[in-house]
Amino acid sequence: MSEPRLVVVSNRVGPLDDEGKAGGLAVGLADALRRRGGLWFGWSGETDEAAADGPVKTERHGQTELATIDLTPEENEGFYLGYANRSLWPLLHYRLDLVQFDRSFDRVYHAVNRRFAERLAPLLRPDDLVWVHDYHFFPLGAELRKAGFAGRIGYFLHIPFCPPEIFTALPASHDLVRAMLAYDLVGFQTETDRMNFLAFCTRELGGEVLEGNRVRVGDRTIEVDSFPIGIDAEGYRRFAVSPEAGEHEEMLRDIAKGRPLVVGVDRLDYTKGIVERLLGFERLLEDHEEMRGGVNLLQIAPLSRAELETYAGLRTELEATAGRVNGRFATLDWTPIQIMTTGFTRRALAGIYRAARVCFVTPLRDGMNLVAKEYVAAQDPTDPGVLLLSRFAGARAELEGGALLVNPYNPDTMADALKRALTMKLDERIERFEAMRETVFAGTASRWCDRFLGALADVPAPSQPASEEPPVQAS
Ligand code: ADQ
Repeated sequence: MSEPRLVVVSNRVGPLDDEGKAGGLAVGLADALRRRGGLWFGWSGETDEAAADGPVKTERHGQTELATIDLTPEENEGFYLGYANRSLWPLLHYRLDLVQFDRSFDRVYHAVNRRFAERLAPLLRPDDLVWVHDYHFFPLGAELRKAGFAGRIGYFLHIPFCPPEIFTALPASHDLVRAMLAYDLVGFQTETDRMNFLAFCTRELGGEVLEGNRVRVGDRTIEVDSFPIGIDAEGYRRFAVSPEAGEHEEMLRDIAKGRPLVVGVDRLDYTKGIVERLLGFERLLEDHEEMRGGVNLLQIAPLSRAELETYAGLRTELEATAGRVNGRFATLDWTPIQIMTTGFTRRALAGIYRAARVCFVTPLRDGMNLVAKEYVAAQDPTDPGVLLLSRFAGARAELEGGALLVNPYNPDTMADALKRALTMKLDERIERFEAMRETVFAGTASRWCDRFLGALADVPAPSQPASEEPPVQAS
């Protein structure tokens, strides 16, 4: 029997090649689609006044079809910039202080999910495996059911799922989670996220946790599991020894003049703890005089969601903090912090990682954080660098055996960890690197796809009606 067709739905679609600047999500999905073919459906990235009646634009690449639709400017405002990025993004990252609720966002978010489902449904075949991604599309599965699709639908959330105490602040929290029950399988990055979701289902919706990673709410029983996302580690290792990586590595070593380099790489986003990181670095220079003039911090932070005022404010704050720290400590021949907003190819980035003695990853909250895994994959096993990792990153669960854990809210622990990393002997660096290498090279992006799709293919479709099995206690 032939494999069912894979249909991926995500906000942005492509690219299918793994050469360019694409981030982790796109690379993982592109890999699955290149291997098994299928359909990738999402937003074109374009806005158009007439988008509501616009065509589905398709492009074929070998066995894979990319299909996209436009948004109207009003939909871009209410769905993408509004509900997704002003309400859900901060909320799910535990940032109630930054959340904006507006009932017009809510209305447009649901209307866009409905329109995506209505445009996708005619392209589906009954035995397709549909895999929906991320917080833009919580209700898409329910809308696909209304549009008549009865096959298997899985959902994966790339960002954290916050505890019910926070999620219930969302006016539509009950409706959103009830809509998620239309999926057959719901996947999270970590056990913490999975437990938060189950706690919402049980405490808020009166559901019961069953054996076998299942939860029953009313007459719906679905599977809920964690699937930590990975990277193409072997590909990254090869990128790190490419000529392009070598040029970048060499250039950075020349500029550093023998000083160790600490690198941070993140989209410019308040969840990434970039300003906090700079404060940790400042504390290092403040408390350890011998470090002054002897270490550089390079922060690469490509602009993201620049239309949103919070992000514009963050850029100003970051630049002001870097300027202040530089003004405080710089000498004629040394500037402690360099900030860049450039995007790099994956090869160039691999070279930058390899030149860095320390990778400084300090999110205040992060679904996974692929930069941490990329850094490990890019290291020279005979002279690896040290990963400093926030205890609030999803990647912590897998990498804490080798990384130095830091609390981004506490500049003192960051300064101490930096000092420790910068003076760490080779044998300890190798030991720590090896503890992480195993995880990063085993838990790859392809394994993540295969595990998720394997679990989805095993779910009896369409979803089961309520069973009589006894509940188990959610721990
Ligand atoms: P992001 O929040 O984007 O992803 P992350 O996982 O770190 O965070 O991925 C960022 C990607 O962008 C990495 O692949 C990185 O190499 C790339 N990148 C960053 N700066 C770059 C630059 N200057 N040039 C080129 N590439 C750059 C969301 C969630 C995460 C989750 C991922 C995947 O927020 O928690 O790990 O999805 O599920």
